[in-house]
Amino acid sequence: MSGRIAHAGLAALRMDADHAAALIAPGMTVGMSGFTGAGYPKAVPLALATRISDAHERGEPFRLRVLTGASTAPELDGALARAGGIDFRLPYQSDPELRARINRGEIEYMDLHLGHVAQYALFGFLGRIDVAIIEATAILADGRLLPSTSIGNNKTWLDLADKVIVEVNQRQPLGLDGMHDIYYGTAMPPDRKPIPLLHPGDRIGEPYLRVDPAKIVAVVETDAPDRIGRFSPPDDVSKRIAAHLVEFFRHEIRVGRLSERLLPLQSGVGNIANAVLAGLREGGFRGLNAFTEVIQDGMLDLLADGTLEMASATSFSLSPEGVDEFVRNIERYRNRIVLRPQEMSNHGELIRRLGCIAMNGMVEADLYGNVNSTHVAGSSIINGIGGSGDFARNGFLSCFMTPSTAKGGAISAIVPMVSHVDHTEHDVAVVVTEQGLADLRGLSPKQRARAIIAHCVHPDYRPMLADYFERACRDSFGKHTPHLLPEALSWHQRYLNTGSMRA
Ligand code: 0RQ
Repeated sequence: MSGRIAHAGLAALRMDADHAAALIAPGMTVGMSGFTGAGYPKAVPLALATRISDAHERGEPFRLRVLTGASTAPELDGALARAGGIDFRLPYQSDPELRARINRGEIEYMDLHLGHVAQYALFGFLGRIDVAIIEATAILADGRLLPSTSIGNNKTWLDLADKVIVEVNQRQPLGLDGMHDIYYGTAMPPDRKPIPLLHPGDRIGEPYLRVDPAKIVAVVETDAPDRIGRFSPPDDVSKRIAAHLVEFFRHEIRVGRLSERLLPLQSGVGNIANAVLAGLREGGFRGLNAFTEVIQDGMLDLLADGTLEMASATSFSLSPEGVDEFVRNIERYRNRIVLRPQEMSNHGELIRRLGCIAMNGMVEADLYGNVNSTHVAGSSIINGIGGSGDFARNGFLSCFMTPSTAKGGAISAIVPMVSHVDHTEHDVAVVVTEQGLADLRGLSPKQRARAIIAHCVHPDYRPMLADYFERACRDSFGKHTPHLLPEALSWHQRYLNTGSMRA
């Protein structure tokens, strides 16, 4: 195993996870690797959770500020949250235990555009970063790290943290070597230069993470897989959403706004995103590119069969079967996948230059095209904005998708006014449900409302929404974006009161 630690001085720092966790003190800010369940440290956070629980049993306070790339896994977010060890957390999360505690008001959570986190830290907005805990596939003889299955904010945590703990995970395939591209040309404003990336597959940096070996205080060897669940096969609703989008792309090709090769795709996480990717393959598209955050199973399938030529992301998010396929055929994928820091995968300048087609899930949209991606009933967080805002604001096209109802039909995903706004009406071009697709480009608020009512709302809710809109057009204080303020959030309140938005 120590064959993966080629730097003699760092090999001498090998210790078990308990000893490494003992280097972390209450109140510290810890930057961890990990993005959508991939490449997170597997051992030290668990040992840390035990250390925290022990301290709490002795009546000693022990809480940390925990910064990551995006969501991690039960061994990190789940264990630390359960131990009561997280005081503050950013950015994206999806662990049920962590989410529950955030929503009970026990943990402060800051939701931030994933593409902004690194610069936010660099600007000093997050204060001092005491420790970085980073998973790597190997340590090179010169001390640089061969990254693992995600890069996320690792470069930034390694650059800014006072001390570094490296977990070398021998389960991560050495065949990952050469797939990463770490760009070191970032600077503080006003000294920034254009980022020299012109095509999703361009390599503009180095394959390894730099770290000052003098900052490394512990090296922990692990042997554990990333933990990512299986995807359910696309259901009928997801397939219908995908079909509407594919038909829309075909239309855009016919009218000359897109070519047969579309533009670089960004695809969110989840089953609808997977269904859309499958829909593109079935729609006969070939030679496409992806400039996205996450490579899910659906994207691997598309790379395998030639629908996709190249995919750029910051992380894998593969099911166990996806991992098997990837590891078996890693040579086939090596030159067609680039993993970058999330400040590059989600960079506004690059997304805008490349003209990405952004396709993300949402919780709800309103009549006017404002989108809520994160909150239930305006107050309870689900996951976080993730990269959806980076791509929606800067992409060539920004598409938001959802089934038209949730919770067995008790909730309409199209409401008079969203209960929380992540993407404003100015950032949303297309809204799609299984009912149909509303193309909002070039429309005024009232025109958008008519398109959304006609195409996206479930028939059970369409008369209610049409009635609200008509009365708002008649009785609203202003007639530009008509609303009846006492009623605008009444659907949500009715759901909280009665368990259904139905009148
Ligand atoms: O809850 O599991 O308790 O039933 O929300 O909804 O339908 O399973 O859909 O997994 O695609 O998630 C927006 C959350 C959709 C996701 C969101 C409830 C629903 C269910 C999940 P249950 P589904 P998905 C790239 C881009 C933000 C980040 C992003 C997301 C649960 O897409 O997190 O885009 N997006 N990142 O029942 C109340 C509604 C609801 C609702 C759904 N209107 N009201 N509850 N639900 N609609 C990736 C990264 O950035 C890393």
